[in-house]
Amino acid sequence: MSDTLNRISEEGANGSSMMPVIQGVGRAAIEIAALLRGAVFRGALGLAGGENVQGEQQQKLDVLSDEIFLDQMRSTGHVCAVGSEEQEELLVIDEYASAPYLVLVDPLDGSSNLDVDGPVGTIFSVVKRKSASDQRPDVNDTLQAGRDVIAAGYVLYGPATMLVCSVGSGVNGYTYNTNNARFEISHPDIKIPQSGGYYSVNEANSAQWLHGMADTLISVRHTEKLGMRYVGAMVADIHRTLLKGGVFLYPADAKNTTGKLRLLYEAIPMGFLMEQAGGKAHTGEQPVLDVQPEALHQRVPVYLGSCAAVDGLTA
Ligand code: AHM
Ligand code: MG
Repeated sequence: MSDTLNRISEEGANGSSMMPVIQGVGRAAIEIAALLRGAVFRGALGLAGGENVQGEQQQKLDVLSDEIFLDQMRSTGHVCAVGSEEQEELLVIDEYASAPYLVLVDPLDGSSNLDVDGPVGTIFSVVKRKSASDQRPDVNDTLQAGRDVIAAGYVLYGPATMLVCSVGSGVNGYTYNTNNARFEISHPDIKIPQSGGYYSVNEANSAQWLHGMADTLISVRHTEKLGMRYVGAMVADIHRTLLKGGVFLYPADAKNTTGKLRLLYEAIPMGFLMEQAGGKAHTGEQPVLDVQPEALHQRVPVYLGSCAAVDGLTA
């Protein structure tokens, strides 16, 4: 396993240009993993006292992870702005306001798992700015459909720290080796299994799901012979779905009529990875990557996984 994150530079058209950004994500991941490991000793668990734009209570680790990620994106010199789930407005990096890329991030996804030492993750995607380099980037630069994303991925903080990403030519998984402080390739060319695996959903909401989804799921889980797993942290649930097959879903329900998960920070990056791994990503109405974003913090229903399972739930 000697191949490291540097191999991104050899992958397809976007490989070399994405190198600095993906390496920046890798540095952020190492810092966030260390922060998580030591959080209980530094009093960094628990609520920060504020709310994010979605009206959700922020945990201290949400805020700290957001700062780490932003600092690392700034240090690449290639990122002009960052849109974060934890920030109401787009954050423009003034020193590099003419740089070519914008990054969208959920710095610490699945934060309800923090108090129970469960897995959490970071989710990101990269787009090219639409505005001219002599203009100040703004939110319109981020409102790009998933088809225009040039790189996306996630970091899973589990027993090992893994970075799984795509620059548009397949999906590779790298595991952080603490002995040499490098991300080494451990899961080359990930392809989602097209049969078997698990369905993954918060089934406690099934009575509230719209459009008869509860009955549809019962039928699909029988036809596709799916087991059931749910961590409640999207990164962990998607990681298992990519490796073992099946489907992760967060449907619209009576409370969240447009779904719970965020289009730009969660649905599009994971949808990009799913398609790159030979799977599908759908909202129930259209492929996730075809949705034209209208707002930074927009939500959509998601069905992500093996083709037959996603088709069965969304046809
Ligand atoms: P977060 O970004 O505030 O952590 O919320 C997103 C998380 C996902 O990781 C996970 O799939 C989902 O919310 C779980 O929601 P629920 O607790 O409703 O099952
Ligand atoms: Mg999230």
